[in-house]
Amino acid sequence: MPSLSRRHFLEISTAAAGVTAVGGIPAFAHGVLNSSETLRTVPTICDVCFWKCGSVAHLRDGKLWKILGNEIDPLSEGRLCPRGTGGIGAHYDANRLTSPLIRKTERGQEQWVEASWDEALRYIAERMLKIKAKYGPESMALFSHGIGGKFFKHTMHAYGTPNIAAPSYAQCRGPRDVGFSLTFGEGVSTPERTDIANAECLVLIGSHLGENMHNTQVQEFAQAIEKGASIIVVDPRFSVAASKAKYYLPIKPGTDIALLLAWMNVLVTEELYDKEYVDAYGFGFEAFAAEIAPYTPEWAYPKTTIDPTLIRETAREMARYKPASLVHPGRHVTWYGDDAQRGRAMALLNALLGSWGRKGGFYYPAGMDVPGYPYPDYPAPTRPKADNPDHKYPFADGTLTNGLRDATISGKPYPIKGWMVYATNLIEALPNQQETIRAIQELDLMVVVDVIPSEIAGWADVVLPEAVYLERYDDLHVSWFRQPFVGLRQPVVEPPDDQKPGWWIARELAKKLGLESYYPWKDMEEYLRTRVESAGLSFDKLKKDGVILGPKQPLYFDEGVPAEFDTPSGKIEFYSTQLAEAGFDPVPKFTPPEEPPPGAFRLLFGRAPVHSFSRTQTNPILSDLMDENEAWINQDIARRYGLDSGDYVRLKNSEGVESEPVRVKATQRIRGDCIFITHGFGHTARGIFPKYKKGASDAGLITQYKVDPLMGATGMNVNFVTLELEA
Ligand SMILES: Nc1nc2c(c(=O)[nH]1)N[C@H]1C(S)=C(S)[C@@H](COP(=O)(O)OP(=O)(O)OC[C@H]3O[C@@H](n4cnc5c(=O)[nH]c(N)nc54)[C@H](O)[C@@H]3O)O[C@H]1N2
Ligand SMILES: Nc1nc2c(c(=O)[nH]1)N[C@H]1C(S)=C(S)[C@@H](COP(=O)(O)OP(=O)(O)OC[C@H]3O[C@@H](n4cnc5c(=O)[nH]c(N)nc54)[C@H](O)[C@@H]3O)O[C@H]1N2
Ligand code: SF4
Ligand SMILES: [Mo]
Repeated sequence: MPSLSRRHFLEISTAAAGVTAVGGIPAFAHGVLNSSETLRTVPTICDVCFWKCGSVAHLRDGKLWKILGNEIDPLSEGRLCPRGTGGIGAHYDANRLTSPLIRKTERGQEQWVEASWDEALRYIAERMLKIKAKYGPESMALFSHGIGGKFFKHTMHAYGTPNIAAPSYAQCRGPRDVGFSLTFGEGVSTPERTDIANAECLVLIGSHLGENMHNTQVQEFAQAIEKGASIIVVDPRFSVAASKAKYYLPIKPGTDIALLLAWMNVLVTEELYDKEYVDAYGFGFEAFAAEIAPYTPEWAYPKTTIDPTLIRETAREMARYKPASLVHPGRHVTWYGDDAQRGRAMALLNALLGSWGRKGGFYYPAGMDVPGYPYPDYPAPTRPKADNPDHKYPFADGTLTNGLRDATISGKPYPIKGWMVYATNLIEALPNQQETIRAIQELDLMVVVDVIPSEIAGWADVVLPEAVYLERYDDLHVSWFRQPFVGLRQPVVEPPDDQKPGWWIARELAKKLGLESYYPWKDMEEYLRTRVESAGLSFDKLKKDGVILGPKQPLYFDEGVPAEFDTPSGKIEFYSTQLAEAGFDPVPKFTPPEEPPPGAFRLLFGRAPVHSFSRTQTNPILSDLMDENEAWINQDIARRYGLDSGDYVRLKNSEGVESEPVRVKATQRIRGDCIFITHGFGHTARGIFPKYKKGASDAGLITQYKVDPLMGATGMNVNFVTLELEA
């Protein structure tokens, strides 16, 4: 395989942002090392997003200088995405929290007094003990995102609550994994088990790789392009990925299930599917085939606006390359509230192509066997989780953030009285900000562990400043991937002020709660060494190299992976008896989405290559590359409103919520029935003043959401906006 040049990689990554060179990087990062200066390198793991790429931090005369990829890390292969490269900006961010803060006035007013760690943690522990005595330990909830939350989870389990949730389930990839599990008996997990590098045909349904910068996937995407893979992109917006595609299908938003049904119809009626594979591993194929028989490309045309000829041609294209035809399952899939069924339709299309367990489709990942630390057992909670009472969402296999929010508001099935929030900006990540705020008003205790005074921190009683990833150890990174490996995040520099690592905060809090027996280790090195050595590996080697690789494993059925499916039938379920029994469609059906009201547009949102969610807008390096978002508006529509690129407009949703002014990008690259903005801008936290209200917040406009009846995730592409011209 030809090796990928760095230039080629960056070409893809920057195409959409319209960024030029890396101008404006603060002075500390400029220049080359001269002979009198010392260079030290420390391998660690990136945390600018949750992909966890192996990195090598370079220190120049002891000062953090630059970060590159770790050559031996299988996720980064020695290259970071633009955000990871800008990671030093997290350390140098002028907006950082510097010491613990205790609320001075009303909640949400963002007025604080500084406190010592002892005071702040005592304050929290006292209230947590009161909540436990009055309501039971289950009345505390933890929201956390990322590997850094590991020790908070440990403390909260030891305290006795099962209510622990992350928005990466019900606001992100939950429905996809439920759809795939219902079909194949297991999910796609993270990092996704997609064999993009070997795909000969790659279908991207809204997965905007190249703007979605998950490093490994983008590198593999570039490899697939280089090898001449046939790429089919389905997106209402001509994404970066679309610019690499052989076929671009500008679908009407919310109609992907209709397209998927029509594609499957073509594969079945033209007998183009992988018959041998379906015969060997499929369950309920006849019933499935009968069910999809009416859904011809002509049926799908008025729904999707995609020409039936193009639907046929693309179905045949997929069939030509099967089983190395990969229909990417997507990641942020909480779109329309029918998302688990769309995930299932994508799984079924892959099943027809025979791609699961095959080269160029979905491989079988393997993980390193690293035992956990030998802790005492956690106390068993006396009440089940509060997020999904009476299994209202029967296929929810993770905890619903929105379910915990509902329970906090209603007090049912029991009151939730305390929130501990670690590294997740619930104000920006959950739909309907007013509901989040309403829930917070019900609390006796609200704690936020963050690195900047974010929106969610603004609502806390106590804000705890964490050391950024370059300043701390976290737990070991043991992921399932092509090759098993273990990676280490370790401190590169000291925190500049009174910030502390998450493990330290979680342990000190546990001590104040009388839970010290759950923290028998002396320090983090001892903890990590114990775990690494109990796996028969050397901690010193891990510290030195950052990553230890395990032996390669078979990846596909024909390499010896047993073709086993953990479904009720033990087969790939074309017809799902589980779904039928629970009262749902056993084969996905299409329901048309609501139409935008006259004069309104569907609000869509996604990623920009140089930012992560709402967490990088204060990073000086990344904000230098892009410091506000743009509203993508179809050129003809813009003309009708007399708008040019660069003008400012406000977006107003159906409930009258108005965004901050946002710059217009008038372009033919988006359909006329929708408007697209990048998530994470339009911050309203006053403490991050230079970024305050810069650009528009998608989250502010997402007041409507549709809950997936199978598993409870929140579809968020269901809001409509009008254009309000600036005087
Ligand atoms: N409107 C809207 N909502 C969305 C999405 C969207 O596109 N639009 N995307 C959805 C998806 S796919 C996901 S995965 C979720 C993600 O949602 P979140 O996990 O909430 O991600 P962020 O919004 O970036 O919030 C991260 C928070 O952690 C803080 N932080 C950053 N680094 C650190 C650190 O080292 N330590 C600590 N303690 N805190 C830190 C940041 O300042 C920020 O407050 O959001 C979902 N919700
Ligand atoms: N740079 C960067 N990369 C990231 C992240 C980040 O914050 N920054 N976050 C990471 C995370 S946690 C996630 S989950 C992923 C999210 O990234 P993905 O899973 O790739 O994408 P989404 O955010 O779901 O979808 C956005 C795309 O879907 C299109 N779209 C919208 N509606 C429809 C529709 O009805 N049908 C179709 N076919 N397409 C539609 C939009 O135009 C847009 O191109 O990105 C990851 N990568
Ligand atoms: S994908 Fe980029 S930001 Fe995310 S961990 Fe990897 S290098 Fe860091
Ligand atoms: Mo996500």
